[in-house]
Amino acid sequence: MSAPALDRPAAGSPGPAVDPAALQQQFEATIAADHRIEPRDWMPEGYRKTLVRQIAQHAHSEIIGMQPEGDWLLAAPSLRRKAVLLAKVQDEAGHGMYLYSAAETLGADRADLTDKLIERRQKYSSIFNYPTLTYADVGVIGWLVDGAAICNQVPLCRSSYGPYARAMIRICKEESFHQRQGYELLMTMMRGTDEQRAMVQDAVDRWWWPSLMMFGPPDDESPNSAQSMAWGIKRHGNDELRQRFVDMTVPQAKVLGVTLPDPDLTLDEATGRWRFGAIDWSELQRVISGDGPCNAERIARRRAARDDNAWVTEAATAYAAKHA
Ligand code: FAQ
Repeated sequence: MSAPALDRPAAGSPGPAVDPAALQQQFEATIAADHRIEPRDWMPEGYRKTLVRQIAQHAHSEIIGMQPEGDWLLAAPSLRRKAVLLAKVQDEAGHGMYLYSAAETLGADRADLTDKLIERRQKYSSIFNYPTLTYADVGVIGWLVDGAAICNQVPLCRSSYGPYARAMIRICKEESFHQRQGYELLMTMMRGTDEQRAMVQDAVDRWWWPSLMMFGPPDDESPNSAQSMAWGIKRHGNDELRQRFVDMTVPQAKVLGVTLPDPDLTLDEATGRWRFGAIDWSELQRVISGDGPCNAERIARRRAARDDNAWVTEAATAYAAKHA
């Protein structure tokens, strides 16, 4: 059930007399002091909406993000790899749950958010619309996709909205294990046969550019960044976080023994940062707008999960009502 909107009194209650200017001032002072906004606090409607949008997209990404790796659960090459992958995929489900809970503190309704995802009225990360063709893809998702997620999400542990920031702390701890398990898997394959090394290189070639796109459009084409940073929801622009990811990943690729598929990658000696080639932004737009390799399949599976399991929710709701 939706909580009442926080910037107006609940229906039927006159509420205490409040001075809107004073509330706005208090909100701005909290942001300026780098303190957290909590669910009980007044907040501007734009701030609330931006948070619901970002947190919901993030939650949807975690849930849809279970699918590409989940496809390999029945074909993991050993019991150990299967146990690790199962734990990782379950972690992603947990992340989705924390994030939907954070969205609920803002008055959003979880079932409504799921409907919006399925009806394509809300987005999820572009990265999960690419197929996992071999087991090396599981390693590369851990290394590159979870690696990108860490770069993007560690600053969100300091996000100005308390429930989101606190959810991100636990999520980031788990993501860092995910990244390491991916790297360890790839290291093992790189020490294997020529065929295994070729599988790893092929997976890196396919996932590198989509991983860079995860950070979103360049800052000058990002409609939300400036306001989100002013509100302390996002702490850095998309380009800065993308650059941090490249700087972190290039040395790891060298240790692994793979080549990143970008002939323009060069170290800028003056800044110590890696310059990279042009990103095909039309691909990101295509995938976001629904035309990626797996968009239809991902949504169809999420829709089936909602519809086939509706009886569980109904039974649990009826049971809770009976015992209330
Ligand atoms: N894909 O103005 P901006 C993970 C949209 S979780 C799809 O820059 P913003 C864990 C954007 O929403 C991965 N859409 O937007 C895992 C906006 O659309 P809207 C998810 C994208 O919000 C690992 C429009 O374009 N992580 O990987 C993308 O300021 C392995 C304009 O963009 C998060 O959600 C994209 N790549 O910045 C799970 C982190 N990029 O809403 C399983 C939290 C942009 O106006 C396995 N989110 N868009 O219609 C964020 O940090 C931000 O929301 C950004 C986008 C950086 C993603």
